[in-house]
Amino acid sequence: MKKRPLVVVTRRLPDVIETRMRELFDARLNHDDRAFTSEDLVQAVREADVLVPTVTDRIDAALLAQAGENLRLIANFGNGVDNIDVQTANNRGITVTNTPGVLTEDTADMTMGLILAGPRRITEGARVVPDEHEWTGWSPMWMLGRRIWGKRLGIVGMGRIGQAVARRARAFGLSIHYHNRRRLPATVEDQLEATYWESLDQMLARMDIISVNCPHTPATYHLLSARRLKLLKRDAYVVNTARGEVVDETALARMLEANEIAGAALDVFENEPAVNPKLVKLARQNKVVLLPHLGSATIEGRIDMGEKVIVNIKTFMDGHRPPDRVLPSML
Ligand code: 8YV
Repeated sequence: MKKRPLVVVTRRLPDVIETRMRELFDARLNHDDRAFTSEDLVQAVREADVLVPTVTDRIDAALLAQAGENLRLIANFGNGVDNIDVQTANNRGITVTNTPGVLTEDTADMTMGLILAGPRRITEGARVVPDEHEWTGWSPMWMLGRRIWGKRLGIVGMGRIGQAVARRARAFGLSIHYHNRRRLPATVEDQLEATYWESLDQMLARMDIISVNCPHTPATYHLLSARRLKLLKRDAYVVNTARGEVVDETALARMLEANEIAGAALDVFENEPAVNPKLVKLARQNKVVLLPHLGSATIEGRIDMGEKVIVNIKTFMDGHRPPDRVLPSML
C-alpha cells in the first residue's frame, strides 16, 4: 500500500479542509493559535514530504538547506509566494505551488472598500459616534470626507486583482489609470476603460488615489519609494492590499505625519505581523485605516484556497504536474 505523504501545515485551516487532508494524507496540523517558530519550520522541512506554509512563514535558502530528502513539494497556502525562495527550492528538486485566482474577487472587494472607507474617515476631526450616542461636538455641517466619484485612480499592477479593482472602481465613477510591467491588450484596456501610463512617476503625480495591486518581487521592493511617494499630490492617498514591501512604509509614515499626503488605507505591512508604531499612532488620529491582512479572509476564500492546496498535493503525489506550479520565471 502506497505510504501516505506526511503533510505538515503551519496554520489552522478551515475544518472542512483539515478533515479532507486527514482522509488523504498523513496530515500534521497546527492547532495552536500561534505561528510556526523557526525551530518548528526546521523540524517540518526535515521530516515532511509536503510543507503547507502561509504568508508569514519564511521559506528561505538557509531553511531549505536543512530540508530532508523527503521534502518534494511546498504547497503554499496563498497566492503570493514572496515568502518562498522558489529558485533554491527548485534547485533542490522541490516543487512550489500556490493558490491563484480564488481570492481575486475577495481582495478586490476589500480594496474597493478601503478606497471608499479611506477618505470618508481620513480627515482631522473624524469621530466615531460613542456608544452612549452622545454626539459630542457633532454638527450637520461637518465635512469629513472626500468625494470618490470622478476622482482618478492609479492602479499599480494590473493583474487579476488590479483588473477586478478597476471593474469595481468604474462602477463608482472613478477614472481608471494603471502602470504595469507590460501594457494590457487593447481589448482588455477598452473593457476596463483604463488608461496606461508607461511612466509610474508621471502616473503617481497625477492621481487622487493609488491602489497597490502588484506582487512583491525583487523588482517591486519599495517600488513606491520615498522619492516616488514625494511625487503624490497632497490630497492623494494610498491603498495597499498587495504586499507591504512594495511601499517604503517608513517614508509613507513620515509623509502622513507631515500631512504631505491625505492618508492611507493599508491591509499589508512590511514586517507582518508587526506594524510600524507610527502607523498605529496615525490610525488613532484617523489619518490611516489599518487592517490585519484581511484581503482574502472570507470563509469561501479560505476554503477555496485550501481546496487548491489539496488538489496541488494530490496531483503531485499522483505523479502529475500540479495545476498551480510556480516557476522562478513567473515571478
Ligand atoms: C493570504 C495573501 O491571506 O494569498 C496571498 O498572497 O496575501 C493572502 O490572500 C495569505 O497568503 C495566507 O497565507
